[in-house]
Amino acid sequence: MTKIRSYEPFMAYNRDKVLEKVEKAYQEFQKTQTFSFPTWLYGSPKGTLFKLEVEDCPQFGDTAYVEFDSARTAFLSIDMQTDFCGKNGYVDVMGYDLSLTEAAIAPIKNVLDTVRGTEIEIIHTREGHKPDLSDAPFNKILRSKIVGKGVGIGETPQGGLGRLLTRGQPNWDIQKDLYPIEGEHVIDKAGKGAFGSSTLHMVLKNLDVTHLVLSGITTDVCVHTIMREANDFGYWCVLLKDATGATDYGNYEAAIKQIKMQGGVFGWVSDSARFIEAVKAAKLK
Ligand code: C5J
Repeated sequence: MTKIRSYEPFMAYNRDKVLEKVEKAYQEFQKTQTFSFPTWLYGSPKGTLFKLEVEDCPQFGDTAYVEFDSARTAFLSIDMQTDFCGKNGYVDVMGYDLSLTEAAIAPIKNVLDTVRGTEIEIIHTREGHKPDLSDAPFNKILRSKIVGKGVGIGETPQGGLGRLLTRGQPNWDIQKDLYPIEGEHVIDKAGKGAFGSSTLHMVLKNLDVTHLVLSGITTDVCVHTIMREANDFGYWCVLLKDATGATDYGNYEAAIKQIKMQGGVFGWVSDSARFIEAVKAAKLK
């Protein structure tokens, strides 16, 4: 007679172990308001532990702290391309106010200056399609052509630098002030997210990254999509609110608020000044 194997004891053991750790971390949070780096889950710190203040957690008006292991942290600069914050790029052709997305450039530059030379990994992403558009959905191209009044993805606007959102074109590349330097990772993605349409997840796994600090544009589209995906995979995500921008200020504010709901439904929110202060205080270089 075939013996049916039961997985329940195995599941119960792991569930009980996790719930025990949750209870311990919960008690600790009551005393310290800190989400400590979980060594039971990831192992001993490989770098230096440092704490970042996050706002409106667990409730609006409250302050909490997230603890990072510097050697398991990545700073993400998402889609800081001319197409999203420069003249005659994709966002400009759609008629949006460029000052809203440009606003993220200076805070990101400040963070890069602070993080470069530490063990915190730096990852840049770029949204864009192959020149033959074989990786672009028909509906995405069509909608972009309609909103761009005849100039969509793969086409060059009058006075533009090149074909919109097309890999290899000058407008598709990262703004010169934030351009990656040697040792930094550049991830090309065809979608708004990065976990389904790029190598980001594999790169993070290979780098042993557990905690992400997010910046870039646009807050409500690619930044939010990547933050949601990463959060679902168990990464600990913090968005630096001044180091991001949307094409609409109301959407920016709503996107920030959405993260803070439910005690941090997609992670946490802080800002570049607090992150820079935390990194400097930890003396990582
Ligand atoms: C958009 C992005 N907004 N990088 N892309 O289409 O957020």
